[in-house]
Amino acid sequence: MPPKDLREWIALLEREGELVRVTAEVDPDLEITEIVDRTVKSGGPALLFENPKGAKHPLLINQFGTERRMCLAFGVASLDELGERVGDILEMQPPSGLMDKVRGLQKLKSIADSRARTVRSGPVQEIVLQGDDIDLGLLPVQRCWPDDPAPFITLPAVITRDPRSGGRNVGMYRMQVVDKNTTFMHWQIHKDGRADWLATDGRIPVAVALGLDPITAYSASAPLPKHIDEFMLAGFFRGEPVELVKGVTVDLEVPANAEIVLEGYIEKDELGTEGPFGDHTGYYTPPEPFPVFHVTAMTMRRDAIYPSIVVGKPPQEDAWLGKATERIFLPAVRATVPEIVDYDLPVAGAFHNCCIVSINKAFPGHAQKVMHAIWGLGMLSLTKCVVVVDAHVDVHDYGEVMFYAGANVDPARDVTIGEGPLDHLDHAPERQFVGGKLGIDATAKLPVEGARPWPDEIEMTPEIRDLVARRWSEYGIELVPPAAAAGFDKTSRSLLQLLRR
Ligand SMILES: Cc1cc2nc3c(=O)[nH]c(=O)nc-3n(C[C@H](O)[C@H](O)[C@H](O)COP(=O)(O)O)c2cc1C
Ligand SMILES: [Mn+2]
Repeated sequence: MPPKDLREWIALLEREGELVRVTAEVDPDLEITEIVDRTVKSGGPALLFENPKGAKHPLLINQFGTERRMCLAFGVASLDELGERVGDILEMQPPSGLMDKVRGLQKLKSIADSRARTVRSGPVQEIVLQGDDIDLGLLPVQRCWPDDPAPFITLPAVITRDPRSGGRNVGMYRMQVVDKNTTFMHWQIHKDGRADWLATDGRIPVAVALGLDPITAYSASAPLPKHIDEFMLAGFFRGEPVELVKGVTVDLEVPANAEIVLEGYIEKDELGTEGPFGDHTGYYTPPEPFPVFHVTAMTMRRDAIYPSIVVGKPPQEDAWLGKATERIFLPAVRATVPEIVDYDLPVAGAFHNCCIVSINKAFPGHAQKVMHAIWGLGMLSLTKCVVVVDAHVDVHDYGEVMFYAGANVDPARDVTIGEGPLDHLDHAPERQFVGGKLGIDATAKLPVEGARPWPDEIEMTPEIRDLVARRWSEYGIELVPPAAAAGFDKTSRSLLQLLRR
């Protein structure tokens, strides 16, 4: 069973040798960032800072910083297992025979049981601060980078309801601390939380959960379609529902097992100047107007633990949240574009800058069809550059992708330039939010696509390969396979290539 709250998760990390407790007094103002940056980049452990300077609560960071910890969080051996579980549901067929029916019912039950459940009380309300007692200064909120004007809450699960449908949304949006009971809410233009706010007359109630079990925390970052409750995805992967309690001052339910909850509201027409912020693009995003969040209650467990994350020039800890999303959403991508075999969003491309996709090419123009599909698919629509390769190419091996992008491409014929929406944070386009798209067709070309006969790729005969394998010891040559030696899978290998640059 995956950990049921943050404390079980910390205990698991500790048992697995994946956590270091830092007892020295450390400053959440910049110092923690530098420590974490070094730790993340060397594949180091999760860190529990027990004495953050000036705060009453400990700070947990780098809980998601390696593939192993991400797998531990979900209780799986590889992140691909997550995609397989989603694929199982998406690809359900009418059952034939009794066993098939029973298996089908089990799957349906796993969906039915994933809906969040309301309970009467939870440890998150052991302490309730209201009015003058509310003080965000109790928390070790980090100022992450030198030009950040204030501390930012970086790992929240922000809960709202769509005023039209009543449907819940949970999203991870950074919150700049303004004073002891006010923050900004960084709802970007393409996000569901912002849509709920825009659809509201007057004020929208908002609750912010901090310090969750790792799956529920992850779910806040998952790019689900607007009408799907992220807590349901969390329940599905946890194998049991997320338990919620009623807020003390807001008409919203909040996770019963959270460490901390901030309840409050946001007015429709109250904006403040948020930023700059050292962002996951690797640059500071400039100041921009964003809504203002007023805290009406701060509820906590006794000795609550505050969770944080640092984003910045990749790779950072969020790389693995992104990789989990990539694997979890592959079956959904394939459900609409079945010719897609696999895809990879390079960490160095900050996820929205580049998508490498492999396809079973079946007709002329197929690569272009898939580029346009990606540019029309959920948050993938913000992708700036799409590289399409044939099915046999390993999209996670950037050397291999580069080989085909070089060898198979005639730029005069195989490059597609388009236009469309770009990420809110992208500083490159002339106008914010819209700009160019680049598609590179690195598949083998058909004659009707304007190609001369395509040459064969070089390969040794199986006979000689077998012969050499048999005789290897006779030659007296000792070779260490570069990455296999360390037991890394492909995703980590790509990351490793990045780290070695
Ligand atoms: C560490 C981290 C920080 C993030 N910060 C923001 C942010 O400040 N604003 C934002 O709009 N999205 C941010 N995101 C991305 C959103 O969480 C993500 O797009 C999510 O799908 C939003 O939920 P929604 O689709 O329900 O709006 C962040 C993601 C991570 C992993
Ligand atoms: Mn959503």
